[in-house]
Amino acid sequence: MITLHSFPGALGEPSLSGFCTKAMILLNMSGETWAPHFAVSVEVSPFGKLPVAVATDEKVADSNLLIPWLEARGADLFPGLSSVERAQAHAVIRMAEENLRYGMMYDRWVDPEGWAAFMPMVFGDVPEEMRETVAEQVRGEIVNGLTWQGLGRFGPKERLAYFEADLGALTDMLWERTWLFGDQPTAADAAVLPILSGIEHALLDLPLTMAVRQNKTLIRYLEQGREALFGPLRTLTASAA
Ligand SMILES: N[C@@H](CCC(=O)N[C@@H](CS)C(=O)NCC(=O)O)C(=O)O
Repeated sequence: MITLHSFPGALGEPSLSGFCTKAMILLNMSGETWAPHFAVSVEVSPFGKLPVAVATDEKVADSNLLIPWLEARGADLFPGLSSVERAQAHAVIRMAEENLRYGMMYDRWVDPEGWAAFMPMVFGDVPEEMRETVAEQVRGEIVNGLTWQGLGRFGPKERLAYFEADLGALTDMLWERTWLFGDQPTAADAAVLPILSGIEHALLDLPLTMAVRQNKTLIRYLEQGREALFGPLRTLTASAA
């Protein structure tokens, strides 16, 4: 039995963290017996981040490290892919997680209107007298991170151009396919779907969210992906809540 430590869900997402949702999907794909443990504390993690999968005497503290760990236990997370397609799947995961994801983070944590809407959802349980201080401290770290990374230095036009290039690549891949690599979901869908879904399930109509909402191919992918990959998580997440 594996316990997956994960941030809780909101906005229709199994977890507000796309990495936690991805780990849940990977565990379902693997056929392992597992259960979620929802918490806002990252104490269990050696790196101070979630998700963390805890098995009998092992801890896997990163959704990408979970892939080879599950594969070593017999899972096929890239069913039917050639070695070239597998390399492409790896590149797509990195694109979504190391670029497109920052668009969602920017809109949630940096954009002033986005932050005003998002903050109460994440910090609503913190006592009111310290909520602002705690929230601004975490926000400050994220703002500094995005500034260091570079995307935080752009204006809206340059930022959108960066993320639209990712959306364009995903759209082309999905043009005549059900899933990113054919007719079966793979670990690439486990990674990409929660990021696209988080962007689309936003509280405000910011430009990146609108770019997804106006893209028929991505909306079709989201509808089918939420049903096929988020759907089976509902019972598990509801019983853990
Ligand atoms: N590379 C990690 C990324 C995990 C990650 O960034 N988790 C975020 C939530 S989306 C987190 O735990 N943040 C808490 C913090 O940084 O304090 C993975 O793939 O699991």
